[in-house]
Amino acid sequence: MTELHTKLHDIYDEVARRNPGEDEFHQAVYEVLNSLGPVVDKHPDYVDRAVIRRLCEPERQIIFRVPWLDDSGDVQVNRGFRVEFNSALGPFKGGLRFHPSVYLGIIKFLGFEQIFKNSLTGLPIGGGKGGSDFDPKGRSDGEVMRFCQSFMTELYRHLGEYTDVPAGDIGVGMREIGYMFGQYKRITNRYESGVFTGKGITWGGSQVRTEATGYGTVFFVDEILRSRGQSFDGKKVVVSGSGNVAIYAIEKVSALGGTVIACSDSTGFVHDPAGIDLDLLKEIKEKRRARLAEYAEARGSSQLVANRSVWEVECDIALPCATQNEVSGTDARHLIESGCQIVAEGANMPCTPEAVKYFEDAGVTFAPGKAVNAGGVATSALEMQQNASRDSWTFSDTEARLAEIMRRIHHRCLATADEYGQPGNYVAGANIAGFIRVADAMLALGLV
Ligand code: NDP
Ligand code: 2IT
Repeated sequence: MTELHTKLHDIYDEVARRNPGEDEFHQAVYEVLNSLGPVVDKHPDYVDRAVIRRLCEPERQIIFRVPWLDDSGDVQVNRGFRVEFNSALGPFKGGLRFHPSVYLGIIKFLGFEQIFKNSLTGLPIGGGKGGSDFDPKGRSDGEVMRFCQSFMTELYRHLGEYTDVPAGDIGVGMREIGYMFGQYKRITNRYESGVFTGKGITWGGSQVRTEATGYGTVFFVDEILRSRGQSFDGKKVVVSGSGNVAIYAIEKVSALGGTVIACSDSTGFVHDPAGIDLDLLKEIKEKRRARLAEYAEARGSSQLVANRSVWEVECDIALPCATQNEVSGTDARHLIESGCQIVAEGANMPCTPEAVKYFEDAGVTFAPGKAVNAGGVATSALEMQQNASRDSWTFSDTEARLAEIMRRIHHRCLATADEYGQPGNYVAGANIAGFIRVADAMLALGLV
């Protein structure tokens, strides 16, 4: 780890001390503070008026019991979270994650990242995140519904289209949003479309929201390539994960002329040199909610590789789209040795600090999640805009807006990196540009 600016050192130590055991949160804070040295030199106000200290402390944190009945009639108890991190730019906005690994430190890291990501979109959305340690795997539809209803029976009182607007994340897709929105509507007696994003098209959802994070990720990489006079044509791409973000990243890479030769889930990866069969992957993952082994079986030509890393597969471009800290230092070395030129994070914080350092030292272009995967939440903001005006836009119009937003984010990252003397550094550009917009709003709003 590099040494922090002297004015930021104490702030980080305070975060680590006051949030014991929350390693992912510490990691996310350190990563942002590490970019802010030149900013506090230029604008001492951000430290003097405690903007950074305030940013590191969530406005509100909600933790609650979620009791529900499983199919055998047994009582199950999970823990629910919503960390409302910052509302200087708009209502708290960010997804809900259902995964057994969820604890406060994961939700805080995600909520913290979300502040800067949402700021970077240029749209009026604050930052927050929530979720539960509930594991949807192997659960029936009825069990998932009862869990979602119990979760919302507590969370509904904290939400509202002007207050806090959740969406999906790992383990939460349109099915879960439907059950939660249904329960919210029932309890409040309000058809308040703008309280959730990621809704179905027939009940207030936006075109392109399902595809937005994956498509946006690929649009961002396309901008990197264009800035060098290149394109996806003929590029070999490896994508990790095979969930929402991964599937639509694979779809858009293929549409732009690249070939995705491998993808993964938590059981292993498949290597398909001719290109992943997307229809088959969607059938298995979206419809049947099954494991990747079934893809390999159906495909015949490829095998599921377990207990090895997908990053051993040689590629030009790597898109980690599964989960935090999935790319280790060893993985980074494999990617560098195999000639990978661009690593862009479709997931939130998938690269360990060690991996990022290797990429930087080796001259591999590294683009961080808060810029690369911002297309998901940006399209959520477009969904809120349509809900507020009781309107709905076409797929092509919405996709064109998403592409334009990603172009602007890419430009803002590079322009800011230039301005702060670090040309081509997407990490510095994203952190500084995201920070300044929210920090200035906080200063304008007084001591809140
Ligand atoms: P999904 O639940 O749809 O898919 C997650 C995928 O990642 C699955 O293939 C899953 O495999 C794999 N995965 C999850 N946890 C692990 C783990 N511990 N080890 C190995 N593989 C794992 O989630 P999303 O696609 O929505 O989210 C993926 C990432 O993108 C997350 O980091 C999320 O925060 C981020 N993101 C999502 C956005 C969205 O709009 N959905 C927006 C911006 C970022 P398995 O099924 O075997 O668990
Ligand atoms: O990490 C993310 O940006 C998301 N999970 C999407 C958040 C949103 O509100 O659309």
